Amino acid sequence: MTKQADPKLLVDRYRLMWVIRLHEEALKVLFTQGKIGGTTHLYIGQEAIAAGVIAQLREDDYIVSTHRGHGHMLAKGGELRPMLAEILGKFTGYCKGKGGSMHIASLEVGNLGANGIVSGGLPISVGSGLSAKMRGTDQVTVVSFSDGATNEGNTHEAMNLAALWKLPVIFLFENNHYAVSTEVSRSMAGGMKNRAAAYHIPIQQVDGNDFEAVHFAAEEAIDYVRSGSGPYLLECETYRIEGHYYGDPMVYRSKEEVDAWRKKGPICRLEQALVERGILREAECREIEAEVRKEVEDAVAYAENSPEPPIESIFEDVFTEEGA
Ligand SMILES: Cc1ncc(C[n+]2csc(CCOP(=O)(O)OP(=O)(O)O)c2C)c(N)n1
Ligand SMILES: [Mg+2]
Repeated sequence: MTKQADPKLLVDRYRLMWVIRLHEEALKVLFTQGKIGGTTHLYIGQEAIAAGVIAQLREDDYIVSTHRGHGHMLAKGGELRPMLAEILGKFTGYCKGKGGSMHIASLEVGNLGANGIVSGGLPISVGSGLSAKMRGTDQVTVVSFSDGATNEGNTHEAMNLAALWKLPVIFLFENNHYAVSTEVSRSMAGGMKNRAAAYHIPIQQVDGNDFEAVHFAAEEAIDYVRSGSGPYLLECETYRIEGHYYGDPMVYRSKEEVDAWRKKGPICRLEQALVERGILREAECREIEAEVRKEVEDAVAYAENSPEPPIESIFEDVFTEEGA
């Protein structure tokens, strides 16, 4: 029999995946209403990765996120109210409305920042790993990136240094098959296994839509890295169900392709396992979904009713104190 996770943990993470999914669904509505400045990149379809890897970290571990990072933040312990407030540019948001969707950061949550620069997070994770090593802690840093980042110089420099200095960093490759309109087979030579071998970094490649597969692979990765053995590469294969940004006309791929992946989605798969194992009944799954929907609605109302940042706050939190 294949290894199975604890039923309580499965229900908890199933719920978390709904939090991530319904948060993103709420953003679609807010975006269509013109309430979100700039653009927004949705994490729909990739929930098992945040729930399987990031939710397993300790409170004092770190993540470094991407432009598609809402799910990472929610899995690390971010709360819906300040998340949505931040995305709406409100003063009650995680960055007092100055970060928005693509630049959410919170030291309390352990999120060193989402990043609008493709591959921009990887060098930051090396700095974070080096800091943990120099301070003698056993904190782990997880940095997420997708296929578009695999061929950037930053990525290679970061992997090289992390391997050379045996830094406690998990490189989390969320292979969602697309970088804007380019399918990964048209952009990446060699595959990640070969690249990991080149840097002598151990790698596991798992089905990123299978929550338990991700969870157990992450457990191994976290143990390895926390014990001081050096970095680890975790490749999770998944699919970007939505467009690159919300509103992307998606002319570069077929509806059949998207529909086929939708059927392999992580939430319906975990739900099926929960029902088959008698952990939850279908009606209980719908109750969880409805409960989370209410929580998201409450957070949307909170965000919408929150104040805009006052004009006087424009120069606050921009510079550190001299000498700090
Ligand atoms: C260095 C850099 N190059 C290009 C861009 C423009 N850009 C933003 S997102 C993106 C695609 C990223 O694809 P991927 O890394 O696969 O992430 P995903 O959108 O799949 O999460 C590009 C090219 C950028 N932000 N930064
Ligand atoms: Mg991608």
